[in-house]
Amino acid sequence: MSIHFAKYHGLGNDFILIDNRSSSEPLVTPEQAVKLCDRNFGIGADGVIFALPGEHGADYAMRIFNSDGSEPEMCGNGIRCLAGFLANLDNNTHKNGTYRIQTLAGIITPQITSHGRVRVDMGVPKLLAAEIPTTLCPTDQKVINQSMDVAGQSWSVTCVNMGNPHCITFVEDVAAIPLEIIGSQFEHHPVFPQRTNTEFIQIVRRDYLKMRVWERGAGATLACGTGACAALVAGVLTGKCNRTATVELPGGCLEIEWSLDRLYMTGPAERVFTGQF
Ligand code: ZDP
Repeated sequence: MSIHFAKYHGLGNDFILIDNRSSSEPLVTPEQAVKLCDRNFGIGADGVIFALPGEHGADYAMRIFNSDGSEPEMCGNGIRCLAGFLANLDNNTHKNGTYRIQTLAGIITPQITSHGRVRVDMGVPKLLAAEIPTTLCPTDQKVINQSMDVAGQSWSVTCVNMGNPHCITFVEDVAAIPLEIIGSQFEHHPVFPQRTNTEFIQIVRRDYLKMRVWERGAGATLACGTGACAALVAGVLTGKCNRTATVELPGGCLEIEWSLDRLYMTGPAERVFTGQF
C-alpha cells in the first residue's frame, strides 16, 4: 500500500502528516515511524502525526508518534501543523477554520487565522505532582521551585502538565546550557515515571522569554508548543513573567497567553513538501 504524506513544520519542529481519515487506527506502526523520522535513512522529522476520524462531537482525532516511537498525549506545534494539513485537505471550507480535535489529552481547538498562522486553545494546565506526574513533591501539591539534582548540580524546577509532562528551570543564559549532555538526564530522571520534556528559560523581560528545549522521545528540537505554554505558566507561578508573553525558541517565536484558566498559543504552521512511500 502506498501512503501519502505532507511534511510540515512549526518553527522548525517538523512532522510527517498522514491522512488517516479512512481508519481509526494509525496507518503506520511506531517502528515504521522511527524509520520515517530518521534524518539520514528516512524522510526526517521530530514525529509522525495522524489525522484520524473524530468521535463524540470532535471533527477529527490526532495521534502522534515521537521520533523514538513513543506516543505523547499532546503536541502543540504538531496540532498547528495538523490544522494546516486539514485546511488543505478540505480546501479551507471548514467552520471558520476552527477544528475540534480529540487528543489523548482531551479536546484541543486550533483556529487558522491570517497568513497561515494558527491560534490554539490549549486547555487548562495541570499542576499537582500526581498529575505531572512526578514524585518530587507529595501527590496533592504543586511543584514550584523544587530542587532536584542532575549532573552533580542542584536545579530549582517547576513542573506543569499541558497534556504532556514538562519540567521548567530558569537560568541566566540559555545559550550556556549543555543541552545534549543534561537533557536526557532530566528526561530519564527517576522522579518522572512517564519521563519528561525539559525547558530551560531565560527571562529577558516580563513579556519576553528565551527557551531551549529537550523533548521526551525526540531530544533537542527547534521548538515545542506545549513547552512554551508550560514555560509561561511556570513563569507566572514563580512571579517572573506576565500572563501574556512572547517565547523565543531556536526556530522562532510563539505568542502565549494564559487567560482566566486556559492557555492560548499562536504561531505558524508551514507546508514544506508532499510525497508518498
Ligand atoms: O511529550 C512529548 O513526548 C513531546 N515530545 C511531544 C511533542 C511536543 C511538541 N514538540 C510540541 O510542540 O508540543 C510537538
